[in-house]
Amino acid sequence: MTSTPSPVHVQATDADDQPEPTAELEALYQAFESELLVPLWTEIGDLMPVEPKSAALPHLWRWRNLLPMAAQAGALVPVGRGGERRAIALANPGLAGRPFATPTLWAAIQYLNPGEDAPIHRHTQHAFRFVIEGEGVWTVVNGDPVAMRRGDFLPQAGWNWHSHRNLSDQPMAWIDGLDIPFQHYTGSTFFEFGPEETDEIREAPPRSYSERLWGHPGLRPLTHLRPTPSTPLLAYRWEHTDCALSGQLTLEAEGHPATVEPGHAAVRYTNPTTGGDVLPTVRTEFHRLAPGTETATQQEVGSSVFQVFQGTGQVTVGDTSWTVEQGDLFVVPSWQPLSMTSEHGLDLFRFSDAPIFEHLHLDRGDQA
Ligand code: GTQ
Ligand code: FE2
Repeated sequence: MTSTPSPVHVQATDADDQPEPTAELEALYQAFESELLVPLWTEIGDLMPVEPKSAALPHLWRWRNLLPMAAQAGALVPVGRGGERRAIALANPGLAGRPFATPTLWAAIQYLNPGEDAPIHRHTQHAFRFVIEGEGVWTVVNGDPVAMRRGDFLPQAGWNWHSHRNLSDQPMAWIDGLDIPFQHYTGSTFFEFGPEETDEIREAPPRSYSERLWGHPGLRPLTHLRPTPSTPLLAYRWEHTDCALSGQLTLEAEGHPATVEPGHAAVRYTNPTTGGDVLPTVRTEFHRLAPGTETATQQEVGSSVFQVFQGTGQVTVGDTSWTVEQGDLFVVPSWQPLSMTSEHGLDLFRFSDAPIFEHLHLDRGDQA
């Protein structure tokens, strides 16, 4: 993260050297309009603000409201070819009713009943699943069945075939994150239906092919030394994430520098072939606030979605504050200041579009 230069407050907002309104000028503006032309001087305040002003708004969705509605959809709406997924997207109130959590990110709750399958398809959008409760669904990526359980993070890079199968006798819900809005606005989306037959899983394998090949810390198979743009590891298991976070807090208590700030442990999920982000457009992290922690205020270019994994706390985004609990999802729009406090401890999963801005050298951050 680079630091912010001090803001310079000389800005041509609505120009003050405007000509007198005359019939001629009015005719010119009408001519602009009918030719689909827009003069910069009427738009500059909006298009070139001193600092980012996202159309997206800070917003919180409560898990205790989402989950029963997803279950209701499970009772009323079948899942199958065409609709593809029983996924219900978070629609940011600043984004004109589009099913977009932020200008770049999709976030949805997905629900599968016992024995149900979501059909095979693939798309250029990069995706992941994160599980806050339950188990029993296998996501099958290019024929590799990957178990989904509480606390697991399951990335799935664009253009891989995938389906989901609930092999248990319980319904299961989880969240999906994708770069759907980014690929929608930039016109980069491709999609393909897969075969009608579901991926055949005879028995539910406890450990995926990808984990057997890649799931050993610091160990890389010599058959796979070339870097890949997305992670080949399809599951990041809760036991490792949990252990890494508690390890940081224990080290801090022993006087070693291990946390991002006092009481705040954090890890980033990474691509073992590069050490970089798991997906080209999406960054994913896990944050743990020890009891009694108050974070610094932070702002950065790009938007994030957080989901509370466990615990409770207070979150402030810009002018908005919420008391959050397990499963709650909230949005931090670009450049909105974020701070959090927790009296009893708070675990949060986070995803953001930071890699997009880093690739383009547009990343900026600031800590107050
Ligand atoms: O599970 O494949 O929420 O393709 C949106 C699009 C989930 C999925 C979503 C998808 C999926
Ligand atoms: Fe998909």
